[in-house]
Amino acid sequence: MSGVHRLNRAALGALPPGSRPRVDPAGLRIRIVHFGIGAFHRAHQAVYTENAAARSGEPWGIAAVAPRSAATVDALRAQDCLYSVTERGLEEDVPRVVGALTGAYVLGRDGAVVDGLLTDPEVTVVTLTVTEKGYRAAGPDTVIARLAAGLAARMRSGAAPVSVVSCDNMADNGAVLRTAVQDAVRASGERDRERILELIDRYVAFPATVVDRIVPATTTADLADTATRLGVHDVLPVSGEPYRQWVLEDRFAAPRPPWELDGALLVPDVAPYQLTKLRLLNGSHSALAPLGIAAGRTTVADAMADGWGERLVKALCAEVAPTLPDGGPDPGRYADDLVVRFRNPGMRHLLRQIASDGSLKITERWLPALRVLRERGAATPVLELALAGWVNLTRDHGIPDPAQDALAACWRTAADDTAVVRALLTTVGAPDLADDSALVTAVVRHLPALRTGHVDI
Ligand code: CS2
Repeated sequence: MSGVHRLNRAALGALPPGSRPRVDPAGLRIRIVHFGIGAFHRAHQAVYTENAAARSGEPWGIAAVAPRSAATVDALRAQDCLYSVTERGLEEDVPRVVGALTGAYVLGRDGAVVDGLLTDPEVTVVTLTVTEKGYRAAGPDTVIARLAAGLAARMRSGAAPVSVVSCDNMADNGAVLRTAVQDAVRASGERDRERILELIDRYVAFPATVVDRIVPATTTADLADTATRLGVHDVLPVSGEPYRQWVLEDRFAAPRPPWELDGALLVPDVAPYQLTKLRLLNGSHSALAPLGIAAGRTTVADAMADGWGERLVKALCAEVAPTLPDGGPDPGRYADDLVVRFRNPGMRHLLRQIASDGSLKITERWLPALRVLRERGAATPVLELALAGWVNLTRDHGIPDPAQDALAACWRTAADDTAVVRALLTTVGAPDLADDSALVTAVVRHLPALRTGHVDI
């Protein structure tokens, strides 16, 4: 990229007019702390927040905290926390620089700054995108431990109420986060922990949310394309589908950005939206990933180009729809929209990216629906095929998973496929399903075909 300047505040005036931030980043104040600095946050909550700030004139800026990645933080700082988002779909792709981030920090290295922000009365919202495993990790340097310590300090100092918002793909994510924080306060061993827990109960809200936007990992082609279109070099560009959605439980303890000005839905109960999104969209993704990999495909769009991909999505949605509560989107229409979104030719959404952390994802995305259907005596052929795909993938594919060692041990120690399937289900916390012989037999029956790369439905 020699000869091309780096994106930063000084370069904003030279950007194509449609690519400039909607806010003046210098006019924002840090009023939100966000944990998890990845592409998803940058293409989702940061965009909503920038639009809400632009439309309301309120100076909502975000201090983004990376749990580990100093490289991302340093790269962001070198760009004055600016980066671009490109919507990729059928239309012309125009990168837009987002100005919502007003600071970037690393959890360990910049711990004192983060602690200060968490007790700052001007900060009234904390958001998180730390993935499913981020809520389970224990230990002093984890996001949850730091957040719990920060909230405790805030309560002790009598600072203002605050809302802490999980933006991860889990059912009841608000309650999951609240429990994780409470457990961390208890584990802290502080003498005043009972009083702190009471104060958190009174002054901290943990609204549940549903976040949705398909945001694949950035590729080298994205880097080059963005530089060409912007005329400056952005080392942290993000590509996302045009579609985005955010549904939030309307239960905040303190001021928040008026995200509804940018289309977010504030509702009394997010559960119907959450379960629909988790079981239909994420559930289909988690089925397409291992089956597509078995079939030698690379991206979601590749898998959809095979006839079985579209059939799988529609059949999975139809199978799971009877488990969804009333009050959410119509499952049939939702499935049709998914097919269009997954086919998006502008997205290079890697199946291997989606397949990662499968042991945690399937417990959110498939197993609760599978249990409901088995209890009702309903047939579950699509979830059985999906499970077989996951089982097949746990053997020798090198997909990152926090339970990787335990999953590998199932293959080493179990005598045959039936024993492996039972052991794997037990490992992911589903001994009840491991005892369901009809289910296990059905899963085992798919394995030989998958091993030869044959997927069909
Ligand atoms: C995907 C999600 O990687 C995955 O597991 O299923 O990240 C998905 O793209 C988003 O939840 C869409 O909103």
